[in-house]
Amino acid sequence: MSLCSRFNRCALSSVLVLLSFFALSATIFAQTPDLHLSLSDSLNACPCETGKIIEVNMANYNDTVVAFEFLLVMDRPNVIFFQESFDTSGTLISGWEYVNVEHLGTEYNIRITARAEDNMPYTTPGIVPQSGSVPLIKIPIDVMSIPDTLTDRTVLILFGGPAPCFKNNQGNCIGAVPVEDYDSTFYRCIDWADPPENTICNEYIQIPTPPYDSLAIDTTIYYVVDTNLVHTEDHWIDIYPGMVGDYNGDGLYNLADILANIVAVYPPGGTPPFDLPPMIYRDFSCDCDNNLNDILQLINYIYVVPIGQPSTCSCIEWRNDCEL
Ligand SMILES: [Ca+2]
Ligand SMILES: [Ca+2]
Ligand SMILES: [Ca+2]
Repeated sequence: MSLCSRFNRCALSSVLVLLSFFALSATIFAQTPDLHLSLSDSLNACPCETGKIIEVNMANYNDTVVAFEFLLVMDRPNVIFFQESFDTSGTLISGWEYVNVEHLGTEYNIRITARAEDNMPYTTPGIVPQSGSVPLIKIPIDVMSIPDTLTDRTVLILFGGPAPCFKNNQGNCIGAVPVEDYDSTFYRCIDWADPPENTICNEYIQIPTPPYDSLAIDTTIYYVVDTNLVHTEDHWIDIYPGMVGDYNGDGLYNLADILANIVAVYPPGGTPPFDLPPMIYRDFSCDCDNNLNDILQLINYIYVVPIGQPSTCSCIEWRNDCEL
């Protein structure tokens, strides 16, 4: 075996050893959270839609949850707002004795508070460790009458404020870790003893800042939720256009929509050269499909008056017919 060949084999062995080490390190050091919070996947809504449900999901991997409090906030106003309401049917907290949802300052923020027990007898169970396949709670939102000319149609909903507190059977917030806080108090001597005892102070007064003759340090321990142990996952909500079949979302039906839809239905080479917009932007005929019919009806509507009649449905009708 040549030196080169032996060298390559040796180098390969070293790489494998290193890779094994990193894989082992990742196994050892990757921190598994105690709690994970998220919102419904791929949310979208229509202008003026009311009561759209956001599901909050929670996975508690180690502890039973008997109470919680957390905030949901939006990153922008005037598109969506939270109802001061909730639905616990079919959720992890169905049957809990206290649940409250309230606006916090504005209708774009809410505080959600719940506890399994609120009165005797104390028999309502908490949420035993589970991986989040059932929603924790359902929160309704309303969408304002936003115009199609609004180009940025997404709203971020996130877990806001301090880290959420989900209490276990011991009454502690899951994932809370102790933090020490030091508070210094300064004293100055106003009456030293006479020599030779003049290192002894007969009377001290407390002063706000140094210089000082004596110092006392108080240690206070408080608990904060460690975000390595409690993970939160934010989500976007997309607001559809009010005009179904408005391919480019500019609030108009015109030649641009027809041409784009032709490329979408009959892509050159068989594959669309770009990511297609959601079906609602392409489905002018409101039959939950995108095909020649949409192109012909759009042409009729724009150019063959009076044969062409608008066949579009409302955004909410389309969503109800085609998404549920
Ligand atoms: Ca009870
Ligand atoms: Ca258009
Ligand atoms: Ca269609």
